[in-house]
Formats: sequence, C-alpha cells, structure tokens
Amino acid sequence: LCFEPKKKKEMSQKKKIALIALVSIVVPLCSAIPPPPPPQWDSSYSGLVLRPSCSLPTELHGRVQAALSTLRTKGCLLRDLVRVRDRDVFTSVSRALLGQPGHTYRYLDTRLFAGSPHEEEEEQEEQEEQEEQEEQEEQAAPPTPPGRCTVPPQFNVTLLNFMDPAAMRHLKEEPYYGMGKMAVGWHHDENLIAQSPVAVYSYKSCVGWKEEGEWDSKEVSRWRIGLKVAWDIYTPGLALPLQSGDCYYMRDDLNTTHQHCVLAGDNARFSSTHRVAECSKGTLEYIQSRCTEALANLGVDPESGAHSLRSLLPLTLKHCEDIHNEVEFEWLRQYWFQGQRYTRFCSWWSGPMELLERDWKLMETMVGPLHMAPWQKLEMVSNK
Ligand SMILES: O=C(O)CCC(=O)C(=O)O
Ligand SMILES: [Fe+2]
Repeated sequence: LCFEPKKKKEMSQKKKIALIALVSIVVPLCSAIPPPPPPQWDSSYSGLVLRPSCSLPTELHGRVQAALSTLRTKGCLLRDLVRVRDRDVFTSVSRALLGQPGHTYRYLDTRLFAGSPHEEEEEQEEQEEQEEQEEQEEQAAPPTPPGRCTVPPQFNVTLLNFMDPAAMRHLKEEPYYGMGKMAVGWHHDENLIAQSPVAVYSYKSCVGWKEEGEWDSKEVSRWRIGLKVAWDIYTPGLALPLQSGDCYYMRDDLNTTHQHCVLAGDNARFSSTHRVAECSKGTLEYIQSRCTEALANLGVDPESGAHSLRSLLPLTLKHCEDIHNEVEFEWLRQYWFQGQRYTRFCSWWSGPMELLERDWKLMETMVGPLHMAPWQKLEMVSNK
C-alpha cells in the first residue's frame, strides 16, 4: 500500500473498509440464553472472556458502583494530557489510577501516580479493605477453562475511566469497520508484564439522564468493546456489547496480538480496568534506590558541611547525570504536571515527592561541574 499513489491508496482503503464493515461481527446482547459465539470468537479472539453481570453478587455490584459514583462526584476523575503521534491531546475519558502504594503506570508518555485507598486510615480499616479487595479479585477472576493456570493474577493497578458522551462534542468515528463513535481509540494497553491479563468491570451510570426509565429503552445504544487483530484490517473485527455490571477479560497475550477500542453508547459509563503493570522502573522504591546510588558519590565534610564529589571518573559522573535526568523527567516533572492534581484527594505522594526533589537538588550540585568549562572543573578539583 505504501507504494501506491495517494489518491488510489485512499480509494482502495475506503473500499476495503466498506467491505470489512459488512463482515465485521457484532455480538448480540447478552440475554437469558446466551447466543452461540460467532465462529471467529474461537479462532481469532480466543483470549476474550465475557462474564455477564448476573454471574456476580448483587452486593458486590452495589459496592463497586457506589464507589465509582462517589469518586466521580468528588471530582477525582480527570482527563489526562497524553502524547499521541507527536501531539499533546486530552483523553476523552476522565481517569484515576488506584493501586498498590508507591506504584505508577506509564502510558502515552504520561506517568500516572497510583492513589492508594490505604492512606492515613486505621490499621483495622486497612485490613478490612485488603480482605475485601482480595475477595473482589477472586470473584472477578475470569472463569478458567480446563487445563489453564488457576492462580489468580496479582493486579497491581487499576485504571478507572469515566465518560459521559452527552458532554463530549467530538468523538472520532471508528475508521476500519464502521463501528461508530469511539471513546477510546484502537490501542494495546502499554507497560504490562508479558501475558498480563486485563480484567475490566463495566458500569453504565444514570448520570446525564433525566428519566431513569429511559435507561432500559431499546433505542439506547450500548457501549461496546471493539477488538481487532493487530496490524490487520482483513480479519473481521469484533464488537462486544456490554451491559451494566458485565466484566470482560483479555487473557493470555490477547492484549499483545490484538488491539482494542471502546465504542461509546448513549449514556455515561465507568470502567475499572485491572492490570499487572510492569513496574521495574515504576515504583517509588525503585527511584529512591536510584537516588541513593547517585548520592553515594557525594561527600560531606563533617566540619564545614561542604559537599564534594568522591569520584570524578567520567563513568561515575555520567551515571549520576543519568539518574538526575531520570528523577527530573520521569518523576518530578510528571508529578508536578500530572500527579499533583490528585493531592487534594490523596496526599500519599506529597512527602515522598518532596524528598525526591531534595535529592534532585543535591544531584544538581553534583552534575553542575559537567556543564562547566574544563578549566573550571580543574579549579574545582584543585580547591578540593
Ligand atoms: O473502558 C474499557 O472497557 C477499556 C478501557 C481501556 O481500554 C483502557 O483504559 O485502556
Ligand atoms: Fe485499553
């Protein structure tokens, strides 16, 4: 395709899209007797599992839905400024990241700092929440087909999403299969550990609806999850309609081999997307240990308190400068720009971030000499 002239390329592309639109699968709504899945479900989408709302306890729905609504009414869900194809754009959905204390999740050049529900609470409440979460995760674990590993995944973060389509003026049309308006465009979930499943709880809320009766109206268009094989617009795409309270799972390597998108329905909707984020360079513990490494090269005179570098070896100085940059660009700037907005709901990160800034300032004095002219460096060494 790349070698075709533009006009011809555009036309052939349109034709293909129209053809694909005809064959793209639309899975019928979940009813009492579930319809047989389309043949492509098994052959091309075997990692996708739907767990209908009715298979989860009503009490669990009540708690999760109340929690999501509270987060929204308290203003905890915010649109992220992310980078897409060299452009800074706001996400259509409003988001918040919850997760294990000190964890972050990086996507589209933005680092999200996990709010932790365990903050400043009494021990007992913490314990209860932990147990509740474990119970929830157990109940939310996908049904396991025979022969599959039964160990439940240890999700470390959940990205919450909310969107009220009535409040969004411009939503992009799904470009390949004519599936309709997208709340989230085609993507893979980034920065997950290999084979990480993604478990999603979907909840459409009454926000924005005058009459609750309209809720069940047949006219109301449903939210759907779109799936397609990555880099392939010939295999039919799949649009999975969701009812409020349904869960779906992307298992095995489905998130890698396929892309997914979220197709907006008429009403407002929340989703809670549970993931096992790859956090080897994404925890507070990690970046603190990097700071300790860099600051090991800083000597302090016990009498005067004056700072000096222990080693001036180029490799050591370069290592220190790398860490200085990492703290500044991956953590401090990301926090001031993105994470700090959540401080009024969760102050977990405030203290650690002040300490990281203090370390960064010390490193600033250490890497300063790198930017000096050679004679200035010599002066500094001779002053030692
Ligand atoms: O809302 C959903 O069902 C999925 C959202 C999603 O794909 C994401 O947050 O990465
Ligand atoms: Fe996603």
